[in-house]
Amino acid sequence: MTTIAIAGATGAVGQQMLECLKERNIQANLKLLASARSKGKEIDGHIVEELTQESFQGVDYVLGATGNNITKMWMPWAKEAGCIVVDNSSAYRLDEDVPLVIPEVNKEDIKNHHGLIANPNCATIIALVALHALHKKYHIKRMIVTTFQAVSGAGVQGIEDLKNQIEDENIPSKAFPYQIAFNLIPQIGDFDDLGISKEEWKMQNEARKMWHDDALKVNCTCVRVPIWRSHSESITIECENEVDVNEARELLTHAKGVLLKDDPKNQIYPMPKDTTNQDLVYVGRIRKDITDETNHTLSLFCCGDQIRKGAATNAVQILDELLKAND
Ligand code: 2RA
Repeated sequence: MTTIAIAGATGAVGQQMLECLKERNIQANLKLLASARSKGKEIDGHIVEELTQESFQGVDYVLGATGNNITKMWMPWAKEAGCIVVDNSSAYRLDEDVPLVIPEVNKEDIKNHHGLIANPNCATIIALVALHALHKKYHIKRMIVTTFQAVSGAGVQGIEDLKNQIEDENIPSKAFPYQIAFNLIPQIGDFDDLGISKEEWKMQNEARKMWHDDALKVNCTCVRVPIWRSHSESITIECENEVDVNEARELLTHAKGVLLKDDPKNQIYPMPKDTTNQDLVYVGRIRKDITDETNHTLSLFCCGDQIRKGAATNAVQILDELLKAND
């Protein structure tokens, strides 16, 4: 029987990966790997083992759910053991020989792997699932995006910070530069000399790679918001071809991984409360950009669960494709 390891099994994404494997009824021997301080913990009937150099012996696939530095430590061990890795960290996303994949967008790229496939950033996954059908029809040249990213994006500590501050605003944040409860923080990641954050660059860099289009331009502003799990994004797309709102709605009605929620007159639109704990990306508020007389620009709003479709589910979907290909 296949053996699958989850590296970083005790974090929010790692635990969700385990849940997704169960939901998909993926039959395998499971190895839950985490730091020494989590050794012996039980998660859903599985005992957590310490992640060491020997952990990957006999393992066929690894779902990576650790931060960049820890991932760079164990990745050579997994490769040495001959594992195929689906990695959620940003460590290898832009490496030439590493496919970056959203199954609803570029599933065909999976076959190009050399033992490692990278999971895109959560905000990129949510945006591209929402936009892919429109990109295929209208060819997006430029995107202006503002994200409203849930505290879960900063892991268990981000969730803790919000929980604590709802009780007592004076409890300082550990995962954020400022108080997050009842606040918005327009910073995710360090800023460069252009005043653009690491998180904001991911949207352009990763979308260019998955759409195979180095001419794509993305202006992104990433904001941390006091929401538990779902990321929301306000997006304006400027396209090569003329756009049509009704046609766009029709395209999104049939788009993979999308649920159209677009009837603003009846107060039907995407909200993070509705997308939490499920895998679809909700898309709505679709409208022409009235400031563009050339009729090439659309605006919309989308939401998706950052831990599920934004990370764990996407990675398990990639693993599922690998298992099917090896069947
Ligand atoms: C965040 N996208 O939301 C980053 C990492 N998950 O913090």
